[in-house]
Amino acid sequence: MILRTTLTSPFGRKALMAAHHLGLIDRLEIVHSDPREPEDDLRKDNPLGKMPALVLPDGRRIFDSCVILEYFDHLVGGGKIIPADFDARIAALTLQALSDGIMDAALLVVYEGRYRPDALRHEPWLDYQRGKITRGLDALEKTMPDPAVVSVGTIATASMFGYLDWRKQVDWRARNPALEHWLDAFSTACPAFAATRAE
Ligand SMILES: N[C@@H](CCC(=O)N[C@@H](CS)C(=O)NCC(=O)O)C(=O)O
Repeated sequence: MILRTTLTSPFGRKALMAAHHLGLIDRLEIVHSDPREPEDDLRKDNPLGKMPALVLPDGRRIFDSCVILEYFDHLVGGGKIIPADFDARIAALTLQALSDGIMDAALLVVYEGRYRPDALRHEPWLDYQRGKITRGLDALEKTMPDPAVVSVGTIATASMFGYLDWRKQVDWRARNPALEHWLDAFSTACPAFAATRAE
């Protein structure tokens, strides 16, 4: 299987972390992508031009990260990172949605600096995105998942923290210290987190 991503993409890290955790990493050829490059094969494999995208040996293309994680879970028999129990599954998927949403907002903050000329930068819009991040972090703090359970939800949450550490959209460690303890505990439970650190 070919996984198109970069090692710094937080959504790509979800796929890499899941592959490490599930023992699938040796079945992946990681091909670095550049979403800004029109000739990059990424746009052929995902018309949205977003990574990660997974190319299967039979030619199927799979995206986005949520679907790739579901596919990996299926490859190892199911029920490993997407709980079989319905309530646990809904909780894990909702946690994934929250963490992915924080990452979407965090990416938009970075893209504002990357794509928009300084003179056109719109601070209220950046605050609007940062509000999603801080509200999301506060919600996470109130309903912290078990850090010993590796699921699509906790994988996404750990990727999200890794991205905030790298790009520093908000100082989450100062703001939500309980979440810092959560990440330490998850890191112990899931060596795939450290194994996929890009920096
Ligand atoms: N919902 C998608 C989000 C993927 C995404 O936003 N990826 C970023 C990199 S981390 C990207 O490719 N951005 C390029 C673009 O938006 O054009 C997923 O879960 O895979």
